[in-house]
Amino acid sequence: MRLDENSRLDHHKGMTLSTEIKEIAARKIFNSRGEETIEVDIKTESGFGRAAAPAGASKGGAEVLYYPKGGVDAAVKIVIETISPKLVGMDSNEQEEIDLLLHEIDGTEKFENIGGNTAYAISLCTAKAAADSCQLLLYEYLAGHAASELPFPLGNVLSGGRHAHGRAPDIQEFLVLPVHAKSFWEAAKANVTFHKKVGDILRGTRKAFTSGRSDEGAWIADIDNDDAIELMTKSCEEVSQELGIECRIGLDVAASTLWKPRTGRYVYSHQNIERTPEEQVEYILELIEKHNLIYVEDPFHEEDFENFAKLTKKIDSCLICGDDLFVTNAKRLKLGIQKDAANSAIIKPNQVGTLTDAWNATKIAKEALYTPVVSHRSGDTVGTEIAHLAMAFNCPIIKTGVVEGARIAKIDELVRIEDTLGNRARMAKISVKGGK
Ligand code: 2PG
Ligand code: MG
Repeated sequence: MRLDENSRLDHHKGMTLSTEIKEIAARKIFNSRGEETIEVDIKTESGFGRAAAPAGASKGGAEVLYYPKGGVDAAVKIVIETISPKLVGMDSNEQEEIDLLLHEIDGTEKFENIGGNTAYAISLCTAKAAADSCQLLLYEYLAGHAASELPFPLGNVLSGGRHAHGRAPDIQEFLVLPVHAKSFWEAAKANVTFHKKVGDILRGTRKAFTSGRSDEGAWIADIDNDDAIELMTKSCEEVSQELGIECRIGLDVAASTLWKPRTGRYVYSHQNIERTPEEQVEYILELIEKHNLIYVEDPFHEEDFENFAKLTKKIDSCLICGDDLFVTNAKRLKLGIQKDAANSAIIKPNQVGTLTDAWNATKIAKEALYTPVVSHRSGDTVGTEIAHLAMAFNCPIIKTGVVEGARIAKIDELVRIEDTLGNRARMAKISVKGGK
């Protein structure tokens, strides 16, 4: 897959490295939530790749189906019996062809027959095997020498909604973004400091707080949305001052999980409040203005392109991001762009199945000046692929938590990349397409 003119094989002109696929293995492993997931290994003549699929808890309705009937076991069997014989002998450097073949073998829009997570593991594994065969890191292989811009980490600090159980805020994620950090290390450090500060404040002010954390390593506390945002704002001011780095706040409302189609209301059960879609527009707008929010993901349910557009039209310094709305799907993204529904899009390769599909969605987003945000899943693995995709796709933001093993794996990989880039490393530029 050639992302730009400087692509990877050019680095090794003259070297005899072979990217031909020799052997494929598949197995079941566990993700960070203890759920079973698929892992694939690919051996080429000159290298080796391994990739395992993540999983969401608050999935978009239009995402691919993760596994075929029979679950992960059936998926492993399909890789070994059906897919492997077709892939062995192919060139792992032919990413588009391999991704197309996965679509052909499956034959459905949502990967119902082989499973979207099966496609993900093979697709990412192919790229990793090819990169290794060329003795390149994944991002270097995909984007070449030109890729030197590090993404800003958008970190989850407080969890609620479907990512928490028991009494917790109705909004799913309260996020921090250190917008003026000069390096990735500085940005990651700001997020860690922020996360710790919020934990300390909760411990000092709420007797019932047990220091419990969600799958994504964010705090879970018995606090309502409004108090949670106040707490985030206070921490933001303190950390920005202490470190001299401006931090701003974001939210993932994950509003599909609050939406009750029967009554046409968003139900905030923690506060016993119901909002009509019109009231939801006003509420979100108020939060953006009062707290100078930089980022709001899924403020409306996943089919409500119209209210997304109404909100986007009224703002000019906040990213309005579609996750469940777009599900990294080119068709849905194009529809959203036509309707001016947002100015940012989540890129989660396992929502759509293949690397090629994820890159296509990213290109469409960029052409429309929508800020692409590469993202983890709540059930993830220690794989670092999305760190490399953020670099290779030149996405200015990566959403991957602040602490917890599967999140830190990606953060630390970007720390390593920044270190090895030396003085070529730069932070990407976050720009917001205004709607006003
Ligand atoms: C989200 C994600 C990641 P999940 O909604 O953005 O934070 O959650 O992986 O559960 O869909
Ligand atoms: Mg989301």
